[in-house]
Amino acid sequence: MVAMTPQYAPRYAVVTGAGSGIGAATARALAAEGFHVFCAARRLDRITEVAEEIGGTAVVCDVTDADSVTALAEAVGPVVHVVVNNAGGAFGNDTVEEADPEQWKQMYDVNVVGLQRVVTAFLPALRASGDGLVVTIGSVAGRVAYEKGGGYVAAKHGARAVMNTLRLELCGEPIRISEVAPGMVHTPEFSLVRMGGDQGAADAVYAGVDEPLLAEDIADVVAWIATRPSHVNIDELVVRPRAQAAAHKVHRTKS
Ligand code: 8X3
Repeated sequence: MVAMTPQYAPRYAVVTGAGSGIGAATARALAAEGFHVFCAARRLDRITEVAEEIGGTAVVCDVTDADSVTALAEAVGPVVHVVVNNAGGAFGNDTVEEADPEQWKQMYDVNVVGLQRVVTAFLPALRASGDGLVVTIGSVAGRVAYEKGGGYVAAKHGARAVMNTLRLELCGEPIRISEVAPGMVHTPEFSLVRMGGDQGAADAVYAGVDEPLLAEDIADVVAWIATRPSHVNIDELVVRPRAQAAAHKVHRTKS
């Protein structure tokens, strides 16, 4: 069922990176709350599957391409209530000394500049809703540095800074700005991409951790934020598995 305001108008949500992981789970969670969800990502087959499952709409979009983001906003239409900036990722697992600057540029583009493209494209529709919400999936890497994460740590600190700036700039407008910062979430792709396709290295990230977070845990948090009363802005929310007290403090039962 499409979520209704007291005037029984449908409520629309957009999720970037909706083809898998946290994005796909968030699309499902928002649909379960009654939103019509536009599932945006680069891979048409993935978003088509998710959109068909939840009765949403699939729109191919690459947040590193301004024209692609503009086309997404046009496809969504003049009103949107919730925009979830989930597209992002970590590329590489190297010290600052050994890192590839091209990977750092890619991370900055997708994790930081992508936010600006999406926000710029959707602000008119968010304003038109009269009750807009932007949720960005940040990271604990946006709070604390760790070795071999320099480019990603910098990008996620940047994403947090952009959201904090936007909240200041939009104060007085009917738009809320939230950041959800997950710790260790076990999704099929995040660590695999970071490790350049090395499945063994990706699996080692979660080795011995009984219960890392699942994509659904983060989706649940986003849906909770999106269903708070309009005057309640959840500025930022750090979510970790119980086994991870800090980036460097992970309880492993086996190695
Ligand atoms: C992902 C969490 O710990 O790999 O954003 O930085 S972490």
